[in-house]
Parts: sequence; C-alpha cells; structure tokens
Amino acid sequence: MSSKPRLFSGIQPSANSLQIGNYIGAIVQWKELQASHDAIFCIVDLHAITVQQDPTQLRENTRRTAAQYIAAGIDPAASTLFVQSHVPAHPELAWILNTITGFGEASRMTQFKDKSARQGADSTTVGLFAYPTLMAADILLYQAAVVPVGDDQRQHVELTRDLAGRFNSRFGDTFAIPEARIQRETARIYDLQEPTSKMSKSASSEAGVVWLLDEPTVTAKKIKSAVTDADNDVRFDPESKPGISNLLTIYSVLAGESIASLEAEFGSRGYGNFKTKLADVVVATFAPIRERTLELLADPAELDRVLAGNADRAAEIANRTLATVYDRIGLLHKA
Ligand code: ATP
Ligand code: LTN
Repeated sequence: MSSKPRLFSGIQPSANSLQIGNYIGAIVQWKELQASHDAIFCIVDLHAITVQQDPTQLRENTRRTAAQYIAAGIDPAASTLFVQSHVPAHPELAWILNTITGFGEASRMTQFKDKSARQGADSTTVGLFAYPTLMAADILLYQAAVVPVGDDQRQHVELTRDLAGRFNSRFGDTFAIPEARIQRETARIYDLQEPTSKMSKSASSEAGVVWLLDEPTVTAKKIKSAVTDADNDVRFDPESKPGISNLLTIYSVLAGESIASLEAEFGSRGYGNFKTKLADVVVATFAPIRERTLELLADPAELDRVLAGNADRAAEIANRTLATVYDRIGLLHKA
C-alpha cells in the first residue's frame, strides 16, 4: 500500500483531440501531482454517453484520449490510467448511491439544469440526471482524498461529500470524504476568436480552438490570427484586453516565464512579433506530444494492453470497497 494521498480525476472522451485548455488547465497540474500522490486518472466513457455519441467514434476517442494523456506525460506505470467501463464496480456503486440521493438534491445540480435546458426535455435522459452519482461512485470507490477538477465540477464534489457522509452515518464508516482541488491561475484558457468564452472541445467554431493534434502549421496559423485589440501594447489586463491577456497566460504557462517578464520583453514591440514567438512556443510544446500520440495510436494493441493492466489495478481497489458496501447495506452474499 502506498502512503501517498490518493488522488482521483476523470476526463470525458468527448472529442477526437484534446484542446490546449485541457492541457494547461488539467494535464499540467496532474503531471505535477502524480509524483506526490497515488494518482488515478479515469477516462469516463460511461459519463460521455449521457449525451449521444457515435459508437465507432466513441471507441476511437477513448483510445485517442488515453494516448494523448500518456504522450503529454501521464505515466501509466506510476499512475493508474484506465477506462471507466472496464471496471463494472463504477455503475454498481452508482446504483447504490442513487438509492440514497434525493430527487430534489439531484435536481439542483447546475450542470444538469444547464445541459437539459440546452437540449430540451425530450432528449434529456435519466442517465444525464444520474451523472453526478456516477461521478461520486468514481471518487468514493478509491477512497480518494483529493479530486483536482475545474470550477464547474465543484458542486458535484460537494454532492459526493454529502453522499459519503450520509452513507457513513447510516451504515458505518465506509468512505473517505474527498476534497476538491481547484487551480485558480490557469483555471481558464479562452477561445482565441472569442476571448470571453472558455476554450472547449464542444465549441461552435473551430477557428478559436487549438487542438493538441492539430498539425504545427495549423496551430501557428490559429495563434497568429487570434483576436486582439487595436492598441498593439502587450499588457496583461483581462478586463479591457482579454485577447492579449489570454495569449500571455498561455505563453507564461508553456514557457515557464512570468507575465511581468513577458510584458517587459514584448511590451511595445507590437502584437505581430509577440504572436510569432508564441506560435513557436506552442508548436515546440505540442509537436512532440502530437508525434508521440500518433506513435502510440499506431499500435492500438499495445495501448489496449496498457489500459487493461491499469484497469485490473483499479478494479482490485474498487472491488474491495464495493464488497464492503454490499455487506454493510445487507445484500445477501452469493454462496
Ligand atoms: P467539453 O466541451 O466536452 O465539455 P472541455 O474541453 O470543456 O470538454 P472537459 O473534458 O470537460 O473539457 O474537461 C477536462 C479537464 O480540462 C477539466 O479538468 C477542465 O477543468 C479542464 N479544462 C477544459 N477546458 C479548459 C479551459 N479552457 N481552460 C482551463 N482548463 C480547462
Ligand atoms: N465530470 C467531470 C469528469 C469526471 C470526474 C469524475 C472528475 C467524471 N468522474 C471523478 C473528477 C472525479 C468533468 O470534468 N466533466
């Protein structure tokens, strides 16, 4: 048993490439945390199907998501990187948690309210409604102490804490109570064409989204045509200069230079020069990740083997928790 605190997080395989916001907002942090934590990263395909997915695409996106995480530095030998549907304990515990979750409580989840309002009642499923209890099961099966997520997932982690506490007080101490870990500074990378909305895999237009698997020439072109204001002064001011401030954040994280030193270096030398340098930095970061991803994808059997081994490791922990849960609630043991 490792004495490091356990960490759990999940990523939906909802597109055929990650975007650089996922890298800056999630992967960079996960890479740092994987040394000091017993880290488990789950590709949550059962969550992805709470909105309609094409079956062929879903299978492909699941592999591609795994490959990109590995290529970007998540080490499947040091951390556990696995596919949710490979461990049946997830939906099994989710069902149990459904039976202790209030209908009103689940109805208050803002992600559900937003997504169901966008889709309309007719295409909103019971699966989407139960999304948060599946997420709670993900976390609680592993007795995770730390859950690094974006700000939008804070409410789901709160619900997870409530459910764990409720179960513990009704049936005896069973689950660790997890804590959300939300990174402030890089919590939001914005769309390059619409620098007031979050860069997202499901953005309406492609032009403002830099994909990890874009070809270097495409990446450079997107950076150079990013929307900026007219005054040509490279200065960090998210309120009145959202475009250039977003580019400064990206530069700063990827090059490991402070925003102040970038302002001093580029200040009044104009946007063109700054964007050209930034394009080089972005390409230098992602071209090797892209190449490594393509190499990993060229051998899907090996990738599947790594994911299977990791799923076995995950299942061992998850099944132990699930067995305790079944026992505590009084399900009859199979002879
Ligand atoms: P979708 O559009 O399918 O909801 P997404 O691109 O917004 O996807 P998720 O798969 O929901 O991303 O999130 C994966 C991780 O990446 C989360 O931890 C999330 O907080 C982080 N993340 C996503 N977009 C950004 C962004 N623009 N800036 C910073 N972090 C981000
Ligand atoms: N809902 C999360 C993905 C997710 C997750 C988890 C995150 C599913 N299960 C468990 C942390 C812990 C999202 O980012 N959309």
